[in-house]
Formats: sequence, structure tokens, C-alpha cells
Amino acid sequence: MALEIGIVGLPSSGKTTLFRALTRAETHGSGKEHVGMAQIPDERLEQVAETVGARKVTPAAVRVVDVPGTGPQLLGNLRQVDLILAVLDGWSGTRSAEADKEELVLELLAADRDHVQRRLERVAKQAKSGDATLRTEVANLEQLAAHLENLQAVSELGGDVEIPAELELLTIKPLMEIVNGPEGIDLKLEAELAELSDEEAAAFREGESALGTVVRALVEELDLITFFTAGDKETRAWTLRKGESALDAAETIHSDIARGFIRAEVIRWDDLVAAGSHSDARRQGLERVEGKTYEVQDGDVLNIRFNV
Ligand SMILES: Nc1nc2c(ncn2[C@@H]2O[C@H](COP(=O)(O)OP(=O)(O)O)[C@@H](O)[C@H]2O)c(=O)[nH]1
Ligand SMILES: [Mg+2]
Repeated sequence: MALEIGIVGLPSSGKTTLFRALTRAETHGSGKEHVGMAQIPDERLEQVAETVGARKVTPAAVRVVDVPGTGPQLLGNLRQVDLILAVLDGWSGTRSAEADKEELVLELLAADRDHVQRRLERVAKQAKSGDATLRTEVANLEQLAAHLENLQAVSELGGDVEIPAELELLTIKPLMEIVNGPEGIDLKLEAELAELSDEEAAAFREGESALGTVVRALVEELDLITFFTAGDKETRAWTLRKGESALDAAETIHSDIARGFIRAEVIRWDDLVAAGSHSDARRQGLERVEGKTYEVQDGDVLNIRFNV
């Protein structure tokens, strides 16, 4: 499963504009939910691909969801996301980014409040059977609901109230904010540049891509590392969470590869590029053989041997 990012913001803050810039997808009409993939640019990928003479180069990507509103129901579509990206209006002059942020946080809290309330009603009904575990859950949810009733942040919840992970509360997910406007990033410009080729877009910019900075911040916030698979047919970048294993890497590529995992052959990306080919890297002793539990490092080129 690709990592997922949910874009939230008040009406006309620039959510769909950001979605278009990130995914380079076209959108039609407003008020619709958009789902797309945002590529993660990586300069190392091109070099690895060139070294092995790849015919196809595929960057890593994350899934992006643009929800067209802030009601509890729409925001409820974001329970699965790994990170919330808040777009704040800093361009129209009709609102301030700070006011946007405050209002948005209240909307997220309201969505969590409704969600906990519904869960409480359901579990309370089941708990009538007298099951002790369910009764404990009810007591816990009651405290959580009472806290959220006043739209107070869950992080300020004191005492021993548990926050069950399966509730997938929006307000405990990592939140990154983007100010759309001169103080932050000009999303309208970024969306226009996203329609150009990389070279054309670079010619327009002074210095670094603002969108690139956003994507890098996302990668950092999600604690992601990148590994590569380098074939002449296809060379590809993939992401993992820092600390994940060679078996997790296999699972990311294909569940069959994970199931039949034998070993992982690992070369550092820059060793591969310097050696000029897999076989030369191997001859120079730059390839290691690792097992399922090996902690994949950022920049590893993995060749996973498997048998199904
Ligand atoms: N001038 C200007 N217009 C913008 C900017 N960002 C968004 N807009 C315009 O504001 C309108 C709403 O933007 P959109 O991304 O659809 O907002 P959403 O409702 O949050 O999805 C569109 O007409 C955009 O062209 C900006 O930075 N500058
Ligand atoms: Mg929109």
C-alpha cells in the first residue's frame, strides 16, 4: 500500500491547485474528490538507471487525496491517510493563514468528535451484554467524547484515557501546513509550472522548486527512506519507513516476492554508479548479502532473490 496524504483546507484556499501541482493530473469541476499519485523526485534514480541502462525509469510516489470540503463526513474519508496537508489561504487577502489554521483545526476536531460519538453509541449497545472489555472501552470512549465535546485537542487529554489506534483520529495524525501565497508558496504558479516539462519549469524558476521543498518536507515528516531496484528493463525508486526491513521492502515490491524471500543482495547506489555495473560492483566486493531482518538504508539498491 502506497503512503497516503490528505489535503485539507477551507474553500478556495488552494487545495485542488495544490493537488494539480503535486500530481500533474488534470481536474474537472469543483466539489469532487480527487485521488492521484505524486512522484517523489530523486536525483540518484536517474544515475542508477543510466548505470544499468534502464529502458524505463519509475520514481517513487505517494497517494494524494483532495477532499472538497471540511464537513465531518468528507473529512471522514481521510481516516486512512498517513499525513494531513493543510492548505492555508495567504493569497486572497480576505482571510489570514492563522485564522484559516484555527478554523481548520476546529473542523478536524469536530470530525473526530462525531466519529468518537458514533463509535461510543455502537460499543455501548454491544456492551449491554455485560462483556467487561467492552464496558472498559465504553468508559474510555466516554471520557474521550467528553473531552472532544468542547473541541479540545486530543493531545491535551490528561490522565489515563486511551486513544485506540483503530479510531484513526484525524487530530493525532502528523499535520503539515502550506501557506498559499507570497509568505509561503505560490500554488497557482506551481500548478502552471507542473504542466511544463521539468526543463521548461526550471528555466522559469529562480533557484529551487518550491514544490520540491514541499515534497522533501513530506518525506522527512513521514520518516521515509528510498531504496532502488535496478534492472535494465525497469529501474525504480521505492519508499519505506525508516527502520523497515528487507522483508518489508520485498512486500512493497510484490507480496509474492515477500512470500518466497530467499535473500537480498545489497549495493549502495553510489557504489553501483561508481563501479559502472552490477557485475563490476560484485567483483569489487561492493555487494552484500542480507536476510529478511536487514534494516534497509536510504540509498540501498536491492536485488531480492525469491522462490515461489
Ligand atoms: N491569484 C491566485 N489565485 C489562486 C491561488 N490559489 C488558488 N487560486 C484560485 O482560487 C480558486 C480556488 O482554488 P482551488 O485550488 O480550486 O481551491 P480549493 O477550493 O481549496 O480546492 C481558483 O480559481 C484558483 O485559481 C493563488 O495563489 N493566487
Ligand atoms: Mg477544490
